Amino acid sequence: MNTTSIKVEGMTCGHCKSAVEGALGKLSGVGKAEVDLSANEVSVEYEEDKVTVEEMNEAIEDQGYDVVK
Ligand code: 9UX
Repeated sequence: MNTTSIKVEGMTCGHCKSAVEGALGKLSGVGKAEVDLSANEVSVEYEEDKVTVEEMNEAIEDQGYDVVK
C-alpha cells in the first residue's frame, strides 16, 4: 500500500469532504481516503499497481474541485 497527499482547492464544508472521499473510495485500488479541510489536502492509501495518481486527480476534478499539481 502506498500513501500520497493531494492538494485540493475549493473544499470548504463537510459535504465537500464526503464528496471527495466518496469519489476516491469508489476507485478500485484505493484504500483509505481522508480529507483534511483546514489543510486543503487529501491523504490517500492506494495500491499503485491498481490505480494511478492521475485517476485519483480526475475523480476529484469530476466532483468540481481543483487539484493543485
Ligand atoms: Mo459545502 Mo462544498 O455547502 O463544494 S459542499 S462548500
